[in-house]
Amino acid sequence: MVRIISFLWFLLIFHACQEKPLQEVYRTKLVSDWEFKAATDSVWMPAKIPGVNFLDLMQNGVISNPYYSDEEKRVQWVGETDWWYRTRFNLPDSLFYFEGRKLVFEGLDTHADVWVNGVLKLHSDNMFRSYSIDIDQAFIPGENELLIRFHSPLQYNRNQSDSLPYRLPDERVFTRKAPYQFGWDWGPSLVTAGIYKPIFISCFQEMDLQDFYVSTLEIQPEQALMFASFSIESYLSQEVEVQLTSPQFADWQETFRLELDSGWNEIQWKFAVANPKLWWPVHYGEAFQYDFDLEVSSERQIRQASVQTGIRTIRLLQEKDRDGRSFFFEVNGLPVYAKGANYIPQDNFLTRVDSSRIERLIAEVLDANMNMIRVWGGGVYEEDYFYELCSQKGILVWQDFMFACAMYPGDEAFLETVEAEAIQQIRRLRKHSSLALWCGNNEVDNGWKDWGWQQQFNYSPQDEAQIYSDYQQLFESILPRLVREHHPGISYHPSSPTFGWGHPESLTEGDHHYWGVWWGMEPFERFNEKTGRFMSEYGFQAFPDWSLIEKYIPQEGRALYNPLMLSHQKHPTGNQTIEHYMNDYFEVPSDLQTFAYVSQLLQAHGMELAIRYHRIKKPYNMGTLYWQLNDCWPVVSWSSMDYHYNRKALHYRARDAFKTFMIGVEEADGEWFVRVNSDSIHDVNMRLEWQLIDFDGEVLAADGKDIQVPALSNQVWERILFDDLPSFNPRRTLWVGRLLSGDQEKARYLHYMVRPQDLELRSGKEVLQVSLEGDYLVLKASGLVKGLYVEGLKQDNYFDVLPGEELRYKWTESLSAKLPLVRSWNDTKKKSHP
Ligand code: BMA
Repeated sequence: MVRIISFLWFLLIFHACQEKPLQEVYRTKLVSDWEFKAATDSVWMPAKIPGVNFLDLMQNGVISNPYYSDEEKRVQWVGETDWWYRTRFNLPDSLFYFEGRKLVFEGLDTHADVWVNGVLKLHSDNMFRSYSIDIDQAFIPGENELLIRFHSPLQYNRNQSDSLPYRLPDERVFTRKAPYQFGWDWGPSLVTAGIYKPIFISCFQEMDLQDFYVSTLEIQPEQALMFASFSIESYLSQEVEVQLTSPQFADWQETFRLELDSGWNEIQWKFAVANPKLWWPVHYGEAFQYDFDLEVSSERQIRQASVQTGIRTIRLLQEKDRDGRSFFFEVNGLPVYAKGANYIPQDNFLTRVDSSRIERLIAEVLDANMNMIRVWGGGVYEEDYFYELCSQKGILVWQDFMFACAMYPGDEAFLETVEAEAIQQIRRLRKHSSLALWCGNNEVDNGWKDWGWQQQFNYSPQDEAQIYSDYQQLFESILPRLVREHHPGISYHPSSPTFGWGHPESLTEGDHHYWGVWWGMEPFERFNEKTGRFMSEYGFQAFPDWSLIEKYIPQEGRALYNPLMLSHQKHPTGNQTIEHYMNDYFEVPSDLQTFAYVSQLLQAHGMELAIRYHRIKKPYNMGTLYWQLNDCWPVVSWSSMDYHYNRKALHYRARDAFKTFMIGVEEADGEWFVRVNSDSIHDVNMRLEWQLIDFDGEVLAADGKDIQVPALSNQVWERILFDDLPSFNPRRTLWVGRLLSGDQEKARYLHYMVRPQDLELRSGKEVLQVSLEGDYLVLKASGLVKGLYVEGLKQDNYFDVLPGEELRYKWTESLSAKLPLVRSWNDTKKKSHP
C-alpha cells in the first residue's frame, strides 16, 4: 500500500545558485495512516496522531466515554496494557541528499520502543522530552514502516518500585509522565499512552538553526542590556554572518561574523537597546513585545528565526525584614502584587486541548482581573501557545517543574532523563516574557517534613538519608544549576510551599499553602490570621454547574452519596467536608441541585474572604493564588471554573476581589478601620462613601469623603466607632462601602456582620422583580437579595443586590420573552423573615 505524507508544515527548497544564499529546509509531519492495537490483540484499528489511546479506543467503539458516570473504573485495563502504533510513509529519493536528516518525536507518552523497518532505533522514557533519530541506512527511499510499542507505565512503576530497598510514597514517580494522569484528589486515574505530540521529518542542508532567544539582563535609565543566543548544528567549519534586527528599532541592527565549528555550536552575546518600551504585567502597563529577527548566512545558505520578546526583568525577592523574610515579585524594579490561581491541565486527554480552549481559559484569567497563574507541578509543561498568550496579555507565569506530592528516585538513569527534560523545557519556555519563576516542585519538601511518610513506610535512618539526599540533589543542586545556565535572570524556588502550614515560619517567610481551611476543618475566618508572605495555595471545593451533572451523571445517580456521583468526587471525605462547612455557614438543603448551588455560594464566600484578608495585608503579603482555576474532567473540586468553563460563583466573586481597587474593613476594639487597597500605578482622586443600611434599604448612618489614593497603597481612610452608630440588628443590617471615580464605581464592598445562615432575609419572590424590557433583563430589588443566580447571565452572577438597586443586563437570549430561572439564598434558606 502506498501512503502519502501530509504536507502540513512547510517545504522550502530553492535550487542552487552561486551568488545568492539558499534556504534549504524540509519539514513534514507524519499524520496519516496510523493504526493501533493492544499488544495482546491481533486486530489493528485506525488511530489519530497526535492522539491518546483512550480517544482512539472511544473512536473505534471499544470503550465508552470514561468521563461518563463511573465508566472510569471499567477502563482501568487500558493503563495496564501495552499498546502498539504503526504507520507507513514514503521518503522521496531527494530527501537523502540532505546533509541533516532527522525523525523527531515531540512527545511520546511514555515508555516506548521505536522500530524503523524492523530495526530498533529508540527507547523513550519521558513524555516531557522530545527525541530525535537520524534518518540513516535503516530508512529507505520509498515506503518505510514505523512501529512503536508503548509499555504500561503502571507495570513499569511496579517493577521499579520492587527493585528499590525501600518504598517511595507513590509508585507514579518512576515514570516521567504527567503525575495527575495516575489520579488526583480532583482527577480520574486514566493512565494514557500514545503519540501525543507530532512526529516529523526535519531535513536541512549545511546548517540547522534552533533555540533563538532574546532576554533582558538589566534595565538602566536610558537603555536595556540584552542577551541573545541561538544554537546551530553545522555540517562544515565555516564562516557565517549573523544579523539581528527588529522592525521596532528601525535604525538599529547587530551584525557580526562568526566561525562555526562542524557540529553543535552555541552562540551567545550581549547587546544594548536605547530607550526601550518596557513589558508590564496587566494593569501595571502595556505588555509590549518587540519582534527580533535573526538571520544567519553562509556562502550558500541562509537561516532565519524570529522571536517576540518583552523587554523586562522579573525577580523573586526574598529579603530579611523585621517580620521574617519577604517574598514578592519585582517587575522592572517595581513590586507587583500577584493575584491569580493555580492552573492544572485542561483535560486528562491532552490532545483535546486545542488553541480555542487555551484562548478561552486565558480570556477567563484576564476577565477575572488576575495577573499571575501558577502552572502546578502535577500536570504538564504547557504548550507554547499558552505562554504566548500570557506574554501578550501580561499574565505572569509561575512555572513548576513537573514533580508533586511524593519523593522521587535519584538513580543515574532517572537523573539523566530529568536533566534532559529540564534543559529542553527551560530552553523552550525561556523565550516567553510571561515566565516569571521556575519552581522545583509542588509539596515535595513539605510532604517529606510533615506528612508522616517516615513512619508510614517505616524508613531506616539510612533510607531517610538516601531519600532526602536524592531530593536535595535534584531540587537544590541540578535544577537550580540548569535554570542558571539556560535561563539567566529568572529566579528559582526549590519547592512550593517553603514551609508546611503547621509551621510558624509559614506565616513569616516563604510562600504558603494554607490548608487549615478544608484539610484542617478550620473556619474561613482563620484565613485572616493565617496570611503568609505569599499565598500560593488555599482553596475550597464546590460542585460544577448543574448542566455537567445532568450530562455526566445518569438520573438515578444524582444524589450526594450515590456511588455514581461519588465517582466524580475524588477527595476521600469531600462531600462530608462541604456539608460540614455548609452547616456552619449556610444550611444543608436536601436536594442535590440546591446543594450544588449552595456549595458554590459557600466556596465563593470562603474564598472571597480569603482574598480580601490577604490583599488587605499588603505589603506584608504580596500575592494570593487560590487553588484551583480549572478542571480536567467533570468533577466536584476546588476549581472556580468547571470542565466546560462554566464559571462557578467563586470565579465571579474573585473577579470583584481582584479588582485594582479594593475596600476592606478590619474590626478591632469597637472600631471599623476602612482601608482602600490600590494596585494602580497612579495616584488617583476618588470618593469613598459608605452607608449602614438595613435589608429594606433604610439608611442608618452614612458618610463620604474625597481621598487621593496613592499608587500601590493600602491605607486606612476611615475609622468608624461603633459607639457613634445608632443601634442596629446585625442580622438585618450591612455596611456598604463604595469607591467612586466621578460617577464610576471602582470598588464596592458589602460587609456583613453575621454568617449567611443568620441573615434575616425576606423572600426573594417578594423583594426581587425580574422583567424583560426590550433587549434588557431588568432586576429590581426592594430588599436585599443575597447570592442571586440568574440562569444564562454571563456578565455577572451569584451576586448580592442591594435594596433599591435596579440592574439592567443586555439579554441576547431574551427574545423568547421567557424569563430566566433565578435562585437566591433568600429563597433557599428554610427560614425567611416577614
Ligand atoms: C494542593 C495541591 C494538590 C491538591 C490540593 C487539594 O496542595 O497541590 O495536590 O489537589 O492541594 O487537596
